[in-house]
Amino acid sequence: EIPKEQWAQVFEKTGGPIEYKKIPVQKPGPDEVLINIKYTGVCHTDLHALKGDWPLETKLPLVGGHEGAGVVVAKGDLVDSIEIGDHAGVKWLNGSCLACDFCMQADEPLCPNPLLSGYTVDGSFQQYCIAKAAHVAHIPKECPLDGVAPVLCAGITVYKGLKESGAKPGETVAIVGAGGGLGSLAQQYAKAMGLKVIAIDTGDDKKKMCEELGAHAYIDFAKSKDVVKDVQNATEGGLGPHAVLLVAVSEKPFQQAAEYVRPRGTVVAIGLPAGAFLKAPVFGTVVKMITIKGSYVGNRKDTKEAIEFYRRGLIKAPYKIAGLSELQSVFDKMEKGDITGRYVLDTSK
Ligand code: 8ID
Ligand code: ZN
Ligand code: ZN
Repeated sequence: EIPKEQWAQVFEKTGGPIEYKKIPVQKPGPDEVLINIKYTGVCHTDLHALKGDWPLETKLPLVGGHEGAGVVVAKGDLVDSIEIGDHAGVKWLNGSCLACDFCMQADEPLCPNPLLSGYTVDGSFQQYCIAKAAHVAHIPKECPLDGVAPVLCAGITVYKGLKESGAKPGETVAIVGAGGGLGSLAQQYAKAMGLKVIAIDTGDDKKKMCEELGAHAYIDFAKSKDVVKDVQNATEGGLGPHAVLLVAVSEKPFQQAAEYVRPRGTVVAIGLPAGAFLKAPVFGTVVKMITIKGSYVGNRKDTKEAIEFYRRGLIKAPYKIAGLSELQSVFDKMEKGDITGRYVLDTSK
């Protein structure tokens, strides 16, 4: 039985406040499903959306969230790719046109007319969420919905970023922001792909987690006197890492990575600090033949593959559970950089 009302976290204006309140449950359109969200991860993107950090406006009022895992409870007449009772996930790309050049090439994150969960359409910080059936993540029943939730954005994104980096088994990747949500999953995907990890972040909590996740080295950027030298010294022959995954939410590391990446190496920008710019010396970029690129979530196939790594037991990143009603306090911790790993919200609390 689908209720008429549900609990949700809503903000009426950019900057907040967010309000935990009851709102109506929507009905899915012909090409949509309604998912009873059981658990949802909290991504730093949700905080950017609340703060209005980016040169892209959100809908208002907005229900944020885009790592929602739950059960399909209703579907539109045109939907035959998923059944009521199936487990499904709401990810950042809620829908796309499926007809543009990018969609045709399965580059749907680049679609000029995307629907973004928890940004341009309501997302997973509610008990019942609408999503386009074509884009919904299919979650095998054996995957626990709390554990798989962070895979739906953080997992897909870092998995795609690692593929975009071109790093091969046995090579070394530096993960900048390793102690956060994306960083903790990136370490697990990197390890599963046979890569050596240099974890960069700050604090002893994050150090401990990175060591437990199997990082080859941990560099505390706040304590280090020379991050560039320390990263290079942690690699064979001091040549630097083959790839750098930037998942931090501050500009400085985006200005440093080109200096320590190995010749022929690749720097992948993923984190989205407000108003930040990438910087690299032209001389070093040329004579080291380095590649600098961006990577943005993943397509439907990346989604399926990232979930399959999780299903196989290869992705065990730590997360803490809180109630949906506690979202504000999770944002407060995130703002201070106090979250090691990910927070996952239980929508029943
Ligand atoms: O598709 C995409 N490109 C995509 C997808 C999902 C998320 C991009 N993102 C973006 C988010 O919008 C956000 O800007 O990735 C960024 C990271 O998201 P997150 O992992 O959810 O954030 P977090 O859990 O707060 O982790 C950030 C970590 O960065 C560390 C912090 O200590 C924290 O652990 N950090 C910072 I801030 N400055 C650092 C520095 N100078 C740093 N780590 C190393 N060096
Ligand atoms: Zn996200
Ligand atoms: Zn399109």
